[in-house]
Parts: sequence; structure tokens; C-alpha cells
Amino acid sequence: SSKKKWRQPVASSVLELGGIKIAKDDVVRDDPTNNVPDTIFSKLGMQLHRRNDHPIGILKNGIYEYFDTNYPTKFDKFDDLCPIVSVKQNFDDVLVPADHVSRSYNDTYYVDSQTVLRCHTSAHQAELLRRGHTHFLVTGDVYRRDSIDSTHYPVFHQMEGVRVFTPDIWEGSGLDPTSYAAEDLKKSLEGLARHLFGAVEMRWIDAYFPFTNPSYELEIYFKEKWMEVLGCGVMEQEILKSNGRLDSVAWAFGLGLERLAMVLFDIPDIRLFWTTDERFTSQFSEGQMGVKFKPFSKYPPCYKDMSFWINESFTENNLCEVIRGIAGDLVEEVSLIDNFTNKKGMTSHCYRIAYRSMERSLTDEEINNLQWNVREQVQKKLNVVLR
Ligand code: FA5
Ligand code: MG
Repeated sequence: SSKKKWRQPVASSVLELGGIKIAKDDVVRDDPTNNVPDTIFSKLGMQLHRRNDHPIGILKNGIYEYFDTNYPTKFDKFDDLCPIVSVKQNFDDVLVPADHVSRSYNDTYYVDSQTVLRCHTSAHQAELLRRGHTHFLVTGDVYRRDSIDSTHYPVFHQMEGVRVFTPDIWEGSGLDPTSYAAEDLKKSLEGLARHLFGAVEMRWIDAYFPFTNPSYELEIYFKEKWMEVLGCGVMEQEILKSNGRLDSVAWAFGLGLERLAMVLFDIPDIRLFWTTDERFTSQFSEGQMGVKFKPFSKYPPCYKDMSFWINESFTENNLCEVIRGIAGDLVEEVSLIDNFTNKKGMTSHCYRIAYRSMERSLTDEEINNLQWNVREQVQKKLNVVLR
């Protein structure tokens, strides 16, 4: 067929990100203020959201279409802002408290003590407000240390939306400005969900974000489970004030594009977005929203359990990072299946690792080697005692 093939990732040590040249040594360093592994560096600059024939890019364009139809020429669009941002942009500017867990080295990738790989597209809210934008959409790759399963991946894509209202808009509505913005927000996002999915089961959940109040999450029913697809709310007044919008109110949302694309295209596993296997890539083309993915035969998973005594510094995110560093996308899920504390106060965890390639069957030897390496590295890097 004449279908355009996706570029293989380029093994380059200098990247251009949002117009800025960045060397690998600046991002991955053996330095206590840096926790970015090679596997994450290799994802920088891939920009799946800018490929018009990739499900993430097709979805981005579909969402653009919704906003362009309903608010002609209103929303300014950004999809090439540099993912390397300051701690100030990622956290302070959106009022994330100094002691919030999301700031920890356990949750966020730090390039150095003042610079991170953005963990959400909200990192760009303040600068864009300051530059005078009142309606904008920001799409980009975001990075988080996280658990491993079919809906979590350490690199994923978000789209941020912000809409600012000036007093003339809500005056005369009979509503206070916050209620006006909250109603408009829910209406806009429900409209978006209908535009993307037609009929789908969804529900609003009350939530908490440091940068919005009130805050909500939207969940969609998918594969017999409720799946969280976005967070949103009415922007904290302080953010508007600090950025030149004294008399306004605003709403903001952050969509998880992989989660929406999984529902839209029926994609069962989040790792598939990164495959270059033609049996996947050839099923999607520009402008074709919601074509259902036909799975190629699923290869059998192989389960390996491992038990160890943990120490005070043990975290599941650290464990997952070690496992991903060795097995890459061959690991499908890591789950805690047993947890107990003995009389001496020592705590033991047993994790089950599911290995499965989406492209081929794995040999016993290959899996045994992976597991052997995992055991060795977990013991060495996490200082735990294997049982
Ligand atoms: C945020 O990131 C907020 N910045 C969203 C927001 C923006 C709220 C503006 C209010 C105003 P949260 O951490 O819940 O929120 O992530 C947003 C979405 O990203 C989630 O609903 C989910 O769809 C997706 N997501 C989160 N973690 C992962 C992950 N590890 N893999 C894939 N998708 C994820
Ligand atoms: Mg959330």
C-alpha cells in the first residue's frame, strides 16, 4: 500500500525541542539532582501528537475540530512548547504547595533541582495568560514516574484547555462568576465527549487540584471499568491575578489523550501507542476518527513473582522504573499480590510481573533472563533483601 510509514526513532544525542537544541548529556546525567533514565530521554522529541496518522494526532485534530466548530477562531493552539520546564512553571505558577507529593523525586523526573520534564500541560497556563491569550489549547508529551499497567505509562500526552471570561460575559446571566464558568466548562466538555464518542456512559466526580476550585474529574465506562480521562475546574483567582487578569474568571481542563484514544479506537494497552509494528500503524490514517483497532493475535503473558523485605526508602515507582529499565515495553503489568509484616517489624512485598510482547511470542529463555536481571538490579539498586 501507499501508506506512509512512521519514522523509526532517531538515535541522536542532540534534540530540538520547541525550537531549543538540547544535548543528551544535559538531560541524562549521573548526578543526585537528576533522575531521568535513558529510556525516558529516548521518548523526548517523538511528539506522537504531531503525527496526523497516529491515533494521538488524529484525536488532537478531532478535538481541535470541536473547538473550531463551536468557537470559531477563538482558541489559540500550541503543540510545540518545550517539555523541559522550570520547577516554577510546573509547580509554583499553578500554586502546587511546597510539600505536595507531585514535587517529589519519586513522582517527577528532574533534570536538575530547578528543572523538570513537565508532569502536566498546566505548566504553560501562567505564561500564556501573561502573553495575553484568553482561549487556548496546549498539547504535549508529559512525564511521570508511575506504576505499570495497561492505562499508565511514564510518558503520555495531555491537552490543556483554558477559557477566560470578562465580566460582560457573566453579568446578566443571573449566576455568580464561578458558577457561570463551572456550568460553561461542564457543557463544553460534555459536548466534546458527545462529538468524540456519540453515546457513551460518563460521570462527573468531585476532585481536588491546587489550581482550580471547584474541581472535577470526568470518567468514562470502558472495558467494564470506570476510567478517569480528564481533570478540570474553575481556575484559582490568584493565578489570574498574578498573570494580568484582575477582573476575570476562567475554566481550565487537562485531558489524558491516551485514555481518550483507548476508548475511541478500542486500543487495549497504552504501550501500543509507541509501537512501530505495521500491524498497528497501518490501521490508522489522517482524519479517520474512531476506526476500531483490530488486535493482531495476542501472545500469551508470562507471570513471574518476586518477594523481598522492603526498607524505609522503598517505593513502587522506583521498583517500576528498575523493571522498565530492563524489560522496557515487554513488561505489561506489575502488581502487589502479597504484603505482610512479621513479628520483628520487617515488611515483605510480593510483586507479580506480567511479561508480554505485543508483537511476538517471547521464549522461556528470554523471560528467564529478564527476570534474572530484574532480581539482580532490584536487589542492587533498591537495597532490598530477596526472599
Ligand atoms: C492533571 O494533570 C491536571 N493538570 C489536569 C487539570 C488541568 C486539572 C487543568 C484542572 C485544570 P491528572 O494528574 O489527574 O491531572 O491527569 C490528567 C489526566 O491525565 C488523567 O485524567 C488521565 O487521563 C491522564 N493520566 C494521568 N496519569 C497518566 C499515566 N501515567 N498514563 C496515562 N495517562 C495518565
Ligand atoms: Mg487524576
